[in-house]
Amino acid sequence: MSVNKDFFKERDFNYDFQSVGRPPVEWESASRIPEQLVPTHCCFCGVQCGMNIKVQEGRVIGVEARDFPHNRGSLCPKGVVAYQQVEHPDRLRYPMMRRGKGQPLQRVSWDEALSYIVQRWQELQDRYGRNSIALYSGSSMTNEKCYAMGKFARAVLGTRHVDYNGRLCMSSAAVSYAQALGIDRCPFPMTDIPLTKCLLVVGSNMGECFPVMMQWVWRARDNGAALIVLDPRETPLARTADLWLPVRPGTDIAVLNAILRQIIHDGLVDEEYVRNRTHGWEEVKALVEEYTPERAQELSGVPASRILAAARLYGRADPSMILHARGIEHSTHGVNTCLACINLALARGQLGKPGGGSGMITGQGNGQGGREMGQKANQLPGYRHIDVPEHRQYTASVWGIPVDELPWEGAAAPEMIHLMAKGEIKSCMVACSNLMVSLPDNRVVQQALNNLELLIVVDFFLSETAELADVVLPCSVWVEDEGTTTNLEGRVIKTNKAADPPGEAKHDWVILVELARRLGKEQIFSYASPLDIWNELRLATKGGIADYSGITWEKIDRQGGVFWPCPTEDHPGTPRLHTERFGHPDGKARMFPIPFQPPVEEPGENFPFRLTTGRVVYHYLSGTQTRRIGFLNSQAPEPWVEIHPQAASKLGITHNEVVRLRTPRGSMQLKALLAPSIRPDTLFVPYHYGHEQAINQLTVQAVEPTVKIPEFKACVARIEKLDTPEKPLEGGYKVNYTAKDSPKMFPYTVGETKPEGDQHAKAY
Ligand SMILES: Nc1nc2c(c(=O)[nH]1)N[C@H]1C(S)=C(S)[C@@H](COP(=O)(O)OP(=O)(O)OC[C@H]3O[C@@H](n4cnc5c(=O)[nH]c(N)nc54)[C@H](O)[C@@H]3O)O[C@H]1N2
Ligand SMILES: Nc1nc2c(c(=O)[nH]1)N[C@H]1C(S)=C(S)[C@@H](COP(=O)(O)OP(=O)(O)OC[C@H]3O[C@@H](n4cnc5c(=O)[nH]c(N)nc54)[C@H](O)[C@@H]3O)O[C@H]1N2
Ligand code: SF4
Ligand SMILES: [Mo]
Repeated sequence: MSVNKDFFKERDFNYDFQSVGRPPVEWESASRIPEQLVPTHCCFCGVQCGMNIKVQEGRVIGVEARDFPHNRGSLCPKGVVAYQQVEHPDRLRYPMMRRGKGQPLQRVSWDEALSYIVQRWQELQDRYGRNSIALYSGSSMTNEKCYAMGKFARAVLGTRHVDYNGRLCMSSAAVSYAQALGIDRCPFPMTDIPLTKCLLVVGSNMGECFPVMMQWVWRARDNGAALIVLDPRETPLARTADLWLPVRPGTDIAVLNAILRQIIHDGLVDEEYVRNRTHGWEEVKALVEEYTPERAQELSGVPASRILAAARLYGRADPSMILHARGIEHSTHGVNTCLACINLALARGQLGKPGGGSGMITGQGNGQGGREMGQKANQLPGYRHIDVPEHRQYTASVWGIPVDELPWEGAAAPEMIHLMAKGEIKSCMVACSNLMVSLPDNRVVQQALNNLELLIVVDFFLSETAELADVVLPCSVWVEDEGTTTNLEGRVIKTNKAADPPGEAKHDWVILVELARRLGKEQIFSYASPLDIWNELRLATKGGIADYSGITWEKIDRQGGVFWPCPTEDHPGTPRLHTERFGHPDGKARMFPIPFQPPVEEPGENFPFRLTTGRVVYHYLSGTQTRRIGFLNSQAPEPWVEIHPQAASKLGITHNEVVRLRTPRGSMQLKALLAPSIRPDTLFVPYHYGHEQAINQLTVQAVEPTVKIPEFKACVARIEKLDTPEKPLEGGYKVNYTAKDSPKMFPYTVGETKPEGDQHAKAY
């Protein structure tokens, strides 16, 4: 690797903390020529771009893009400044504890912090049972850490309650692929995109959320591919599309069914494929007949003419590809909407074909690996199921515990909130999530967290959740770690260590190892390095759907990543799935008839808008990382509400005016951004901000009844000028489901804890 040293000499490596009100950092005047380039991957989104970290005298001083097969030397605005977290003055450097509720957090030694945790955990478990402790984990961690989290909860603590933030992200997509195709993974690599003749993007702001993936879309366009975008907002991607379908939030099923109906009427179904490779077609065919373009227009707000045009563009192209993301997955019928996408791709005979198919765009850096490593409430490593006897037996044998000590399925992340509020969960350890910002209806979340006897947060910054903790444990950032992640393609890649954690901060896995030792479980939980954990997780996933057993770190380096499943060391990995057979035992895909379902809340007189929430290019998730980086924060220092100029003018609202946004949960103030690119009946707010700027103060807590993913993309709202008096509003909108009809959909307030060992419907 060659470095232009003169270039680096002249560069001013100003970390720009001043612009976010941080104390200035003094830099020595010495030249900042990197001594070493450490190859790794970006810590943010699921693309996981390859990058080289520049290191000088053990300190991280910069970054450059790396030419890796899927990013080909590109990075987005977040990737190029991600390294500025490393020496950030806000980094947590030592453990902190409160000497009683209401007391401030104070520095303590590791010994004091860990002894206290262990003593309290033992007391709580003695008094209230082993399930009184929960572990809430995340997918920004390496596979090794995610694996350690799941095993620590179940084998060391013996609690059934372990779940992770992927529950809020795309658990609906995961389950739909498992149900329909037998494998929860995007079925093709990004490099397949340029092979397609038509790309249908459903509910993804790809240009802002996966910027580096766009190069593959541009290549497809250069090759003549059509582009159709289904989104309530004319996103940067939609602006370049042949066809934008401006859907009313939460109503995509109507459009997808109508497209399929038209494909049938135009004789474009791949009958042979459907006959040989799928089950369930006749039911699907009969159901979609009701969805004429006119009816779909009524339900979704998309003009019938555009639905027809989409059906013809998509239906005549071969190969054709669907990519979908949170726009349809963050929904009380998210599983079904994904299944409706898969139906389309199956009817056109596309899955398994180069340039064809349907796939989810996984969001978090290790969103794919994080859901395979056994930190999900119902899963064991390698996608084994916690309620299948042989799966339990295998995992217990790898972990060295008797199978009857392996807990059964626990609560999903939003359900944990209910159990905390109810007092069933007494202590929660949060590692790698900022749930005070990311869970819906977060005032209830705060009450639940305050109800805990012991809240522990492991983070490298004092997140909004860490601010509430009784104990805060400092951990490493990604360039201080070694391990693997699995990107949105299912490609397992390697991250490498460029620096040591600052102060007394420790790696997450080291913290778990030390806790396990104090809990007397070193026999089953002692590792000397991430490689130790990796070798165990390879064995733990062996024979599972997500089989990593044939992947070695050396092979990852040699091949530019390895796609799972990879069952043996001489196996090259599997970039494209379903070429001959699907993942079900009979090799066939399942199609499911998907009737239209509306979102839980339906606008009415008091709340005439639909509010949808999501992202902007400059911030990442709950924003604790990106709000601390000067350049990113200066681009988007506060949230805003996007409103169509027509709707704004009816309300007398002008651009940049501070307005009051209200939903049935409460209200907040923020600036109005007049945007002709959004549907006039829809509002959009980015969710990357905390405290009184958090939109999750106002979102609805309803979840998909089986997988518990929240309805982040649709609730009712009202927007007011500040000079109108704020009066409490009762009703004035419709509720399509009631808590009584569907207790499984309102996790914070209703719902019984499932008895342990109670088996659930297999698919989730
Ligand atoms: N810059 C940035 N990039 C990120 C992230 C980030 O925080 N910031 N996070 C990463 C993660 S974890 C994730 S999950 C992904 C998310 O990636 P995306 O899913 O692409 O992002 P979102 O902004 O959540 O929502 C996508 C789009 O859905 C649209 N939408 C809203 N409601 C509906 C609907 O009912 N139907 C349809 N069809 N569309 C709808 C919104 O207008 C928005 O354009 O991004 C990843 N990349
Ligand atoms: N309204 C609304 N809400 C949403 C969404 C939406 O679109 N709208 N999107 C949802 C989605 S898709 C997602 S993925 C969630 C994500 O929401 P969260 O789970 O809150 O995700 P992050 O903000 O990434 O929180 C991760 C925290 O862990 C820390 N961290 C990062 N790496 C590590 C590590 O290796 N170890 C440890 N211990 N800590 C680490 C970070 O500093 C940060 O504080 O938000 C969801 N919430
Ligand atoms: S596209 Fe994603 S992985 Fe690549 S640099 Fe940007 S945030 Fe990082
Ligand atoms: Mo996500």
